[in-house]
Amino acid sequence: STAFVPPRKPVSTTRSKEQLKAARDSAKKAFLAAFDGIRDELLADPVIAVQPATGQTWMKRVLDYNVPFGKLNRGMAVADTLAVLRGVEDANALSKSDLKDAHVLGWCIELLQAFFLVADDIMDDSVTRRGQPCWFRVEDVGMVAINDGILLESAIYRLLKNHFAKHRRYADMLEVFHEVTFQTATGQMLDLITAPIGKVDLSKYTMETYTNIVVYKTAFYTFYLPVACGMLLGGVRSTKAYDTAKEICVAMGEYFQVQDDFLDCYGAPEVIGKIGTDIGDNKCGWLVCKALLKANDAQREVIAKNYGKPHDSVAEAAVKAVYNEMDLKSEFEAYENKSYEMLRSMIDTQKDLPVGIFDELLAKIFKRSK
Ligand code: DMA
Ligand code: MG
Ligand code: MG
Ligand code: MG
Repeated sequence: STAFVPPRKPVSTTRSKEQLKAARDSAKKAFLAAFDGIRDELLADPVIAVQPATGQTWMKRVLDYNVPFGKLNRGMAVADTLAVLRGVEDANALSKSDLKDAHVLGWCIELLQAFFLVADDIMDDSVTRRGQPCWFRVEDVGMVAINDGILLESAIYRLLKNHFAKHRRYADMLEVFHEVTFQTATGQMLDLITAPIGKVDLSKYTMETYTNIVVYKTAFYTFYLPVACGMLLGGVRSTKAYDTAKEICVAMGEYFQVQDDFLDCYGAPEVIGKIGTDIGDNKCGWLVCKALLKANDAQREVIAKNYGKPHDSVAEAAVKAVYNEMDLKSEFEAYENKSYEMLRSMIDTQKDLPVGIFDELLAKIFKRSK
């Protein structure tokens, strides 16, 4: 394995906030515009194209409802990573063929995310996602959603085959998608078995258990997968570079899921696009772990009595009142600043990859409100 060779042309850091935002918006627009082609390609798949119109229409609905409405941070990170590796200013400046490849892999990641979210919302008994009803809650969908999730996941491998069967890193692409899927499903298993409905056991809610769950269920697919895809397209071969990327991405993913848990309780549903369910779902979330570290006997009692009661807004409010009493908002703010500092130093001290890869990821999530 060879060491990473930094791009010859350093990436400009002289752009204003407005210029950066305009560049980001235009990259997002281009990524979103590529979705139509991706969807049409999947509908033209030999397996789908021979099905009766009802089947083709259903597949189109599954894709259109579940894939293109997120923040698209994961999908766009592939092109962002590749741009840094190519030494160009941003994703907009990539060559046509690089951009096409990055968009395909980006949509593969968004398909993976769609698959996990369709399943996650069934398992978490959620109500809304991305500002619309969860797919399984749509009138004529119900448990057909389970199979739709499987279709979404399978679609990844149709795209990879169509576009990269002859690419020298095809096997590595397949492997990283398979490995990350396995890791994420393992994290979801831990998340679910730690939160049995109707069996509240507060002794299980430790930060160690929590960290392990979130690294597996979130960090690998949210951060490592897009960066690794960009690196595969960019021709990075050094195993050390992938290990370094993994280390930073895992830390970033942990921070990202703590934010998700905070927003589950304190985020505005119209901003985050979903209604929080963690307290009712008995989840081993960051807030309850933190609360149990600080709770006095009375507070612990309130949590024990009211945690893990699904669809019980009175019980949920009682737990939230304890969180407020303990000022967990301030605890979270402190955690957020500390995480930022730690990630900054991890990014700046490694020598295996250009810092620009991680700068953009961190900038997008620091103090996020959705
Ligand atoms: C997110 O866990 C993990 C995956 C793999 C979807 P979560 O249930 O906290 O996500 P959300 O808050 O989006 O339902
Ligand atoms: Mg969920
Ligand atoms: Mg979940
Ligand atoms: Mg959540």
